[in-house]
Amino acid sequence: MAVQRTFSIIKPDATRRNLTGKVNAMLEAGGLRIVAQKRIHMTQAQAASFYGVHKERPFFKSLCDFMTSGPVVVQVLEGENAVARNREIMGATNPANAEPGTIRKEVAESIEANSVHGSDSPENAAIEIAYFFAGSEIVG
Ligand code: IDP
Ligand code: MG
Repeated sequence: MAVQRTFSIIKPDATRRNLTGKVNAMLEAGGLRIVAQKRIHMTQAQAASFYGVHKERPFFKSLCDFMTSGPVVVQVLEGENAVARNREIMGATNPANAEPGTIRKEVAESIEANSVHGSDSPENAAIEIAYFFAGSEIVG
């Protein structure tokens, strides 16, 4: 399996509780390299666009409000099979269903405030990375 890149967000529930270092340590221990990272405060427009695929879902407005409720850390992660590997390290969307040792099991507060985002395909990873990072900001 080739080296791949994926897009990650440390969500506001984790930045609020000062857990960015803990999350990063879990990503790195899982074999992923953080090749770009910045702390931003998303606008409503950015959150709505980023989560546009979910705009018909009942939780969409609440999700956008949550994602803009505090700072986030947007990241590019690199490693073997990085998209799928990151999803394994993150755990299931609902922390109640996440495997022990995953970020969401160990850290997440709820199905909404679930501490991390990770791209779900290489195609979406490329789109999401380009949404937040210039090529010159990614240093592998
Ligand atoms: P994922 O983050 O595991 O890929 P998605 O289904 O893509 O999960 O949902 C995007 C985000 O929307 C989730 O990470 C979570 O923050 C939120 N979300 C998903 N399902 C629910 C729900 O049933 N209630 C509230 N928020 C949800
Ligand atoms: Mg998703």
